[in-house]
Amino acid sequence: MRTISRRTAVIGAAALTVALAVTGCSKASTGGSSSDTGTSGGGGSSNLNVVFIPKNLGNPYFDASDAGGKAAVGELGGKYSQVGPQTASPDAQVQYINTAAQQHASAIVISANDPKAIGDALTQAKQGGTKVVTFDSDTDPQYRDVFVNQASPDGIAKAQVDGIAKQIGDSGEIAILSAAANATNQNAWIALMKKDLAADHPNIKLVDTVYGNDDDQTSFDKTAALLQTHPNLKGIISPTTVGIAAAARYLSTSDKKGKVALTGLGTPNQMKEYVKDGTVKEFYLWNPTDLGYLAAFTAAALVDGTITGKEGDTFKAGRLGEYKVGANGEVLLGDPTAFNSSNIDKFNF
Ligand code: RAM
Repeated sequence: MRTISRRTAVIGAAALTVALAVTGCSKASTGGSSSDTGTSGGGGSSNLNVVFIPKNLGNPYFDASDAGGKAAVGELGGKYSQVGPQTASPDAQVQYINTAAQQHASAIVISANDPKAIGDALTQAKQGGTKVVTFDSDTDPQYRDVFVNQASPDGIAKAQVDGIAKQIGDSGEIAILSAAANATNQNAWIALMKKDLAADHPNIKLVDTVYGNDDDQTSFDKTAALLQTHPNLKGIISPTTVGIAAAARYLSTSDKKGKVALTGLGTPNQMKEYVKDGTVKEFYLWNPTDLGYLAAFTAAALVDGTITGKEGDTFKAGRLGEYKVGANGEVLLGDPTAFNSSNIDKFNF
């Protein structure tokens, strides 16, 4: 059984395991450029009707969570769909929440672009009987029933800080290339990374934090600007799959390749070529397919009354086994994985 993170576990990069991501990962078949993929996840034999709302569509990370959600709802015989905005802006998800509520979805499973901006819409949905699960990026707790957290925030922060320290000899200027400025998950990790840097890496100086909004071109341009503004930059941490892939693409053809280190959170499929060409040594992530799968089972457990979201509630999440709701209504997927040239070919998401 897995339990909740309470900022207790501190996971060093060296301690990261590959255990999480070796099972059944496949590229999503849905979630492309349409604003309403409307895919059905099963025979619809139950009353379960789950609507996934990612931060934005067209992001391979959410294609993977979509595949997991769809598989889980299919196993439960429910109806599944994923809808969402093209851009990861604070209130762009509101219209999709309202529509799901009007259609009496049994549950909304959402990754929030902002902890507050979607609060009213989610409250209304809950008042109408729709269960609300946040996954990946939380809202303020009062707006949802349960948050399915991908990994301990301390572990995610420490892995990236230790990773960059290892790669730049624990000294010099670094910058952060993040997602949207209000993203709950990235902001929590950045705050913890700053703490780790101050406590354990006094010779590393964080000189800038910039936001690519989980948009490929914006992230690419921000990388170029960072390198220009800070000629002594030795490393970049990008705690977003969109950012790290765009930064790697920029670095791979620039004269900074191999000179400016890059780490952060990425999907193995997007990062493989940059590990192989020497642009990136090591980066981190959990299994987003499993995250979507667990979030869907959490939603189903709320809908059928197995859990209410209170600490200590337990439920079964299909092939992942039994989970427990912890403090603050959180369910924790597990540990992140470190990816490098020794293992990257084993993963497919
Ligand atoms: C991006 C999103 C997502 C985050 C990953 C690591 O795809 O910002 O919320 O969890 O990166």
